[in-house]
Parts: sequence; structure tokens; C-alpha cells
Amino acid sequence: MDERRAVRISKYLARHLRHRPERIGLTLDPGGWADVAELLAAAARHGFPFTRAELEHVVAANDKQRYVLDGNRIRAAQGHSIQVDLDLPSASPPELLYHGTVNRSVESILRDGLLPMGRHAVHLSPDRETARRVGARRGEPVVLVVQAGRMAADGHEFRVSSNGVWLVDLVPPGYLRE
Ligand code: HQG
Repeated sequence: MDERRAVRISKYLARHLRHRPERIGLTLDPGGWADVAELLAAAARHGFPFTRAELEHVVAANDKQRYVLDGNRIRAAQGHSIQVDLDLPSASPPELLYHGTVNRSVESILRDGLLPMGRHAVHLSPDRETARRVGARRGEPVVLVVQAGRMAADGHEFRVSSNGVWLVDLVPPGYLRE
């Protein structure tokens, strides 16, 4: 498949599986799952037809493994702005995790902590390079170090998505350094 088409389908999936399913009349279950046949029909109805084979290709080839296809259902692995319960077990994080952001956000992050902003959780990366790429979406990246081990020991619950993104409700400023 043409790479540009794959990216377009991936962005269409992100939009409707993470943010605005109602835009195409799609209903997600509480775990964020959509029925594949319903998704294909809804997309076609709204002028963006793609096939099950194309969907399978996009899910399998996706650079960040953003989507999970499980038989006749599909969901985004993380990144939702709508309320979902991904039902991920809590997990023990490594001592350090990383968050990629940009300079203009650093002052308020160090003052208020990391907040989920538009999403259902704060997203943390397992390594600096991944965090750098996350930050670089918005400008010159800045990588903040999160003392995840200490947070967990203090009772903060961490989860890890199927594509290796660490999720936590928030990171208080005391666990952050530049
Ligand atoms: C910032 C992408 C000011 C935070 C990525 C970030 C990731 C604050 C922005 C995933 C703040 C939120 C998530 C505070 C946080 N004051 N700014 N107190 N607390 N922020 O997009 O982590 O390609 O919701 O630094 O690769 O950038 O979509 O989160 O800049 O994995 O699959 O507020 O999304 O993956 O932005 O990215 P986002 P994120 P996908």
C-alpha cells in the first residue's frame, strides 16, 4: 500500500477511535473497542471507504503500533481524549521514565507537574530517544526525567499500553527533573 494512504487511514483511525467516534456515528464500548464491520461501514458512509485488508495492513505496519485488532474488534492502544477504560493491569515501571515536551511548557510543568491535558493519562516514554521524538512533534524537544520508581513506591499507579507507552494519572513536580 502507498505510504501516504496508510498514514491517511491511520490518522482517520486516530481521529475516530481516540477522539470523535460520534462524528461518523460510531459507538465504542467502554474499553474503547469498535466493531470492525461497523467501522468500515461508518467510514464508507462518511466518504472515506477502506477495506478490511487495508485496515489489517495499517494496523500491522503502523510505526507505533497504535491500534489493536482483535478478531472483529479494533481499538487504539492509547492516546484517547474520550473516556475509556483500557483495563490495563497496573505495572511496575523502571526507575526512570521520560517525557518529551517543548521549552515553552517546561516552566508550568515544573511548577504544576505533568497533567494529562487533553488525554486520559499522562504519556511517558521508556527511553530518551522516544521522548525526544514525542517532543519534536511540537518544536525543539526538551526531555524531562520522571522518577517513576520513586513515584510507584509512593503509591502512584502505572500502566503500560500494548505499544509500550507508560500511562499515569499525573506526575507531581517533585518527581521531575530536566
Ligand atoms: C504538555 C503521540 C503545560 C505536555 C505521542 C505535552 C505520545 C503541559 C502536551 C502521545 C503540562 C500534551 C502523547 C503542564 C503536560 N503545563 N504543558 N502542567 N502537563 N503538558 O499530545 O505526551 O503519534 O496530549 O508536555 O507520540 O505530547 O498520537 O501528549 O506537550 O505517545 O500516537 O501538554 O501522543 O502519539 O500533549 O503525546 P499530548 P504528549 P501518537
